[in-house]
Amino acid sequence: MSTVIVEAANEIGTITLNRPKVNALSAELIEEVTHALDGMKAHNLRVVILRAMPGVKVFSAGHEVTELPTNGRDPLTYNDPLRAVIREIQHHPCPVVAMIEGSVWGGACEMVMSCDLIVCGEDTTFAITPARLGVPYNISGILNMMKVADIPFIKEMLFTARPVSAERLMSCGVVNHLVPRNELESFTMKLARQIAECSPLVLRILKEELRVLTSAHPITPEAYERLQSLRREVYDSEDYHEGIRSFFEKRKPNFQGR
Ligand code: YXS
Repeated sequence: MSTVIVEAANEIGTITLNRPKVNALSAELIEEVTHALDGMKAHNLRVVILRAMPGVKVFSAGHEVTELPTNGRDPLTYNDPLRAVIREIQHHPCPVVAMIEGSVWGGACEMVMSCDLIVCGEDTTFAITPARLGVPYNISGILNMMKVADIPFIKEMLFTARPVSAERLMSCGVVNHLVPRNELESFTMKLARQIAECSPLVLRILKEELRVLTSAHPITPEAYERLQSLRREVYDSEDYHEGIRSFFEKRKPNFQGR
């Protein structure tokens, strides 16, 4: 069964996540999202909407935890499917609008935050959870979050690993619009049509200009390598294994700081 539903009408494409039970971002699901985005490029669509099935309680539970390596490999390398789909969204030649309802977890928050606009229902929450799973979030992922939210807010989300309400997300500028859930689809489609009426050539270069300019962060190779070595300490730690084990055993993690 396909894990995404792909539709297109009036120059607007829609990709609906449809992987039971909680749209965990498995390699298979991400491959299908990437394939759908490639197909939309070929048909010169002007806007893409990324959504889940109407009425979901969970938009996405984040990275498929069973696919997080436990053999001493970096869990979020450049070629990890989650990293790859985030780059696909950022490089897609037309605006990608995230239409969100329900709760968003872990790396799915970054995936949504990497979309160009976010419209969410009033029940939406974001919870960025690496600290509860013992996962050393990667450098480009942190930079992506820094593009859309102020540092104090990002620190609160990362350090507490707790759900943050749609109102907070709106007041902190993370989401563009917060609407009643029963108006979410009509509001998002109206916004998409407004974008689709604009010049696709201009939209394409504006998006790429913004991507390049917001990605311009000076970091020396030595600084990069030092951060990578800090991350290795974490994914080589007992806490990383405890975080993942506690998830499967459905219990609170008992981190020892080693
Ligand atoms: O026991 P069954 O077989 O029914 O499976 C359960 C869960 O194990 C499963 N599930 C997941 N499987 C793989 N990867 C996941 N991320 C994941 N999340 C859940 O889905 C079935 C239903 O879950 P259950 O019983 O907990 O449902 P619920 O409605 O009570 O709660 C839904 C959630 C999403 C609130 C809850 O499942 C939850 O808190 N999931 C973990 C969310 C999370 O921490 N995600 C981060 C994944 S790691 C990631 O994204 C990055 C690497 S990082 O950590 O760096 O951000």
